[in-house]
Amino acid sequence: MNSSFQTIVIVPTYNEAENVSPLLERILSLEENVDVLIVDDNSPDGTGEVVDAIAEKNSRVQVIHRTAKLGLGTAYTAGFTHALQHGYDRIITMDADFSHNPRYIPALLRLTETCDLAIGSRYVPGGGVRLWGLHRRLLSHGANLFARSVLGLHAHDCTAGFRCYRAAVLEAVDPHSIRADGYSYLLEMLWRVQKAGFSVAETPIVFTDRRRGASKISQKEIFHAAGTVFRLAFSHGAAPAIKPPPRQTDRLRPSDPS
Ligand SMILES: Nc1nc2c(ncn2[C@@H]2O[C@H](COP(=O)(O)OP(=O)(O)O)[C@@H](O)[C@H]2O)c(=O)[nH]1
Ligand SMILES: [Mg+2]
Repeated sequence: MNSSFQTIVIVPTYNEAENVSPLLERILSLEENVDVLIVDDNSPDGTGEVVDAIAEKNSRVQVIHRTAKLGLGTAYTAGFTHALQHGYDRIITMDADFSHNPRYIPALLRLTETCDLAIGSRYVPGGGVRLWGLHRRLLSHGANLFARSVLGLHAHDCTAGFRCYRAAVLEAVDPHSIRADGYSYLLEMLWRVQKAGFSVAETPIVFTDRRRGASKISQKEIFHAAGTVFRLAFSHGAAPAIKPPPRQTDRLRPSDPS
């Protein structure tokens, strides 16, 4: 499939020098003509310089350099702001460490032809997790069960970072208003998207733990997510009640004759 969407893939990075170059190669070799935006937090291992060298030769690669490790949540927000300013129709987020395999990008894009937010999900039939220990599996399952039951989220993988948003979703749900960071950011965004009445669907992915580099997300973040769930649960619909724009306003749908 080679869709007519203008698509950008946002990849936040911190110390991913070993991963970023092969990842960009894989994404850019997809049949889908997607651009890539790396949001790097001044990684001490030189990730930013590696990306600069690639971006110099390839206009499909863009980079935002931030001055310090400012967190995953604000990295997404910076990426979303850039994507909207540059008129992209589809905005994909993924990790740099190959836990999110670029081969799922076409399925995510396809799914947004019929929904507003597509999630690459570990917890629907056909999905799964490889190379994670029991502890991390249990924490992730527990966090999802908890978020689903307390917040009434319909998705099975609420903390998944592999997503594809229609631009209209991010125009309506202002990413700057999201208070949480890390996994909690993803939870809060999903909650706001669902509350605003947008449709969410999942496509299975097999998530593999990173083979190179180290995880930056501490397990304490998973517990921090529990605090976010309570904050949202007791906010009694504090998320702005935004009416999603009608589907036909979506730009460049593949069926559009224009
Ligand atoms: N820009 C930026 N990226 C980050 C930060 N923390 C993590 N990341 C990136 O976010 C993605 C997920 O982080 P990772 O450490 O793999 O988390 P894990 O898979 O949950 O262990 C990776 O691409 C990281 O490089 C941060 O503070 N700033
Ligand atoms: Mg990872």
